[in-house]
Amino acid sequence: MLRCLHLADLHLGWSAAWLGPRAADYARQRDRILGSLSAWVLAPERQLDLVLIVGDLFETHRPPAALVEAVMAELQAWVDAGITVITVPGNHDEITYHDSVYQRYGQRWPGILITNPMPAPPLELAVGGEKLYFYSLAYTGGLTKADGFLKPFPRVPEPGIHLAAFHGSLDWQTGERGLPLTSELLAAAGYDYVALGHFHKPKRLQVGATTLVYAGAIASKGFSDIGCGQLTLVSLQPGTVQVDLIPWLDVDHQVLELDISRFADEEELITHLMALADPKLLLQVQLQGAASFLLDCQALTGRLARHFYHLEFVDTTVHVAPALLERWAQESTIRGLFVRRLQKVWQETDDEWEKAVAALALRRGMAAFLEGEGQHG
Ligand SMILES: [Mn+2]
Repeated sequence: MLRCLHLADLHLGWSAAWLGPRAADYARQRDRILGSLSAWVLAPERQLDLVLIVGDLFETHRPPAALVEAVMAELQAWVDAGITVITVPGNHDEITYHDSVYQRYGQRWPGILITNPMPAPPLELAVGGEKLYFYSLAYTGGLTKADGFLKPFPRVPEPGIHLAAFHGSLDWQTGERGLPLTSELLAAAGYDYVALGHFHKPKRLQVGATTLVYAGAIASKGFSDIGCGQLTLVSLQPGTVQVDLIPWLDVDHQVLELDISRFADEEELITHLMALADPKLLLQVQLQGAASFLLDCQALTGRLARHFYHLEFVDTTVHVAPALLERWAQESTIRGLFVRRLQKVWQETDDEWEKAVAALALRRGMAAFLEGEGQHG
């Protein structure tokens, strides 16, 4: 049995410029991910044979020298412990350029560095007591010809484990620079497991006897690219693939959609957000709906920010001013009728819950009318 840690899209060296003075501190922490993985990788009970890095190890093709040295030292420690380490360049850390990290450090790169730009006969390796055939390529601008979709090198007839690794877009032709792949052709090539990188959301697909997996990005790259925080551990025997997903890292970015209609005033909203306070959390609150109070996001940020690593608001709320309500109530229009009806419900009921529902319906309805006006005006 061969036990493989499938990594991809770590994007080391990525920096969140919007964090301002704390960006450097955040990047330093984020770049420690390989170091923090070491104890897990090297634990004897893990019996790990292979670490596969399927592209975008670095955010750019020219990461800072200190970062490269730290990463190489970490990988070297794994190699020294008897683990086979294979690195496939990606599109962020593209090998193409003469000053690419893989061109400059290639001679010293720990373990195996994939450099062939086109599909080639597999590497033959003995790993974990198994015969391993490894198929891959390094996307190289100008040299890699996918011609629509990549035609992968077919599995050789020898018995053993047939493992492939590609950094590219599966079943999606972008038209951009990069490596377009299809699950159909990869399965037809006859591989047991295809380790994929490029898409940051984890994904698993079974096509015939072939298992195709995007490990996903462990760490976040902002609010629109939130990390999965999990490790992909693959156990392989000829003809058998087992994939285990292991929770590894607390996901530090979070997007919260919050309908503001449910809060009577700012204090209620603050109480709600304080319940999420966490000095390690980067939180984006997307406020929606209709506010019955005047919302001041800057003041809110000022009061709450110190309870989070980072806090920001995206405000798409509509403010319903009491004067507007009174004006609409006088109109002989659909919205006037709507306002009068709900006001009547609110006035005539003694039930607190019914009152609250009527008030909420009124605010949401007015927000919908106001948004409708916004779209047409
Ligand atoms: Mn990536």
